Amino acid sequence: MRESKHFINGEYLDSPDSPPLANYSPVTGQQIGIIHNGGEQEVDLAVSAARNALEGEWGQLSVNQRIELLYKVADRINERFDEFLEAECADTGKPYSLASHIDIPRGAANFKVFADTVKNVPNEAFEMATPDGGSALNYSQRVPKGVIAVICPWNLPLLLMTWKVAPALACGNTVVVKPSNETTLSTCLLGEVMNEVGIPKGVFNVVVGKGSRTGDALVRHPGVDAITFTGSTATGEGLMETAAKGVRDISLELGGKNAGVVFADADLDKAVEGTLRSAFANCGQVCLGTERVYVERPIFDEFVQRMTAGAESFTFGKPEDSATTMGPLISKTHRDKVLGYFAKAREEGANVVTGGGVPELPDALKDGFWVQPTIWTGLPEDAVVVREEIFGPCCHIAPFDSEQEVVRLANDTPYGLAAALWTENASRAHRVAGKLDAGIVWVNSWFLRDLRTAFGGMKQSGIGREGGVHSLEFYTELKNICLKL
Ligand code: 6OD
Repeated sequence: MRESKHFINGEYLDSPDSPPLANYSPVTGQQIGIIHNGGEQEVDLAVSAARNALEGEWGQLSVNQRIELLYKVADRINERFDEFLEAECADTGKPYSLASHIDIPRGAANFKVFADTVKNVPNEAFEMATPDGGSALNYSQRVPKGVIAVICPWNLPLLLMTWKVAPALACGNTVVVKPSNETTLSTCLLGEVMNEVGIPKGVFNVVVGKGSRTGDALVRHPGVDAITFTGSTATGEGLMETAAKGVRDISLELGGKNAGVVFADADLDKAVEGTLRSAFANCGQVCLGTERVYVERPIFDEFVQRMTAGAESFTFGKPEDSATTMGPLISKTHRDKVLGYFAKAREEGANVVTGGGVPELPDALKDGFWVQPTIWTGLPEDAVVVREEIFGPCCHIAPFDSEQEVVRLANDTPYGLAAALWTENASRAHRVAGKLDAGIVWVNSWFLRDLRTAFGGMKQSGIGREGGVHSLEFYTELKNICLKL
């Protein structure tokens, strides 16, 4: 049995007074571990440790010393790559082939990129004339915000946690991380790495447990200076209210109901391959995933046919099997929710082109949280499965006849996270991309990430931008020093 403990002030601690939570393998449905369920006491210890670290050795380090330490974190993740891979896949059930290309390398890259960002971003300076005929120099300084609460989801646990922890630390903050209680292993393992490379105690803390207990205690703690969260829009709304107490800053990366738009002039091979990935990668559990696909009418039938063949070619299996191309959903609760949407689609009159249920699997896997990749056509735009974020391996494909129409359809959602356009016409790509209400528009690609770019959502998909210099906006206070000369 694996045991996920808190990591506070450089040490692993348990919660003896609270019954632990069970950790289940999504692949087999069997219990594989326990997770301690931290409460106010553990959160208080972690926040105090983080505060002391700010006021202690960590707060005294130069930017260059911090950067050197973060490079070492990245290197150590790479050295312990196989352990991170095993932990991440045990928790999520995702194929090794996916996690070894995306989750773990990005976990390491996040530390390198934000170390470089902090090193390379200049501060502004203005010299001014003063009324007495002299001059003054104004220059800016970025100072850490303080103790940052980092609340992370279960779909890309290491990637999304380090996406926030790395810039927070690069900017000189300290963190208390609350990973999802579905996926604690890689976050807990990162504590060992922090100790191994000499990150001072209390800089990186982890409190594990239930969102309603541990997460709630963390965001309410008055010692937390800012909150960063990736997860559902509903939870994000609640966190905003909590952050208001004490006028604390918050960064929210929330849900999406992202559109894919395929024009008739697209390179069809690439559009099909990219849309298959954007709908089905990570078993559809990616906030950037495409759940609504709009295809220009002349190529609609062929596109649906090719998507169907692609969806039917995934191989379910254990994460470590090299043939596995699709893993399970994260939990029984989430599978029930996704299957509920599958039933709703049928009820609303969808044409179920493929999937719509649970795959036939060998005995060893049959209690896992599997669902079939699913494609629907024929639903009206106000159908529940076309409106609501499902976060499973499924999409609705609809035809369109004009640019104007597809922009209206794509934007007809309360969300605004991402979109993917497929066309060989650069002018059209530029025109349409500019009209879409989405924080990220990919043209002829999907999830192609340059970590220096702004990442975040419009409308109900979030507040703020992270990535490159944009992360510095959130993780630092910008101070102006006016020096009369
Ligand atoms: O790539 C990233 O930096 C990022 N934040 C991805 C988010 C994926 C959400 O599921």
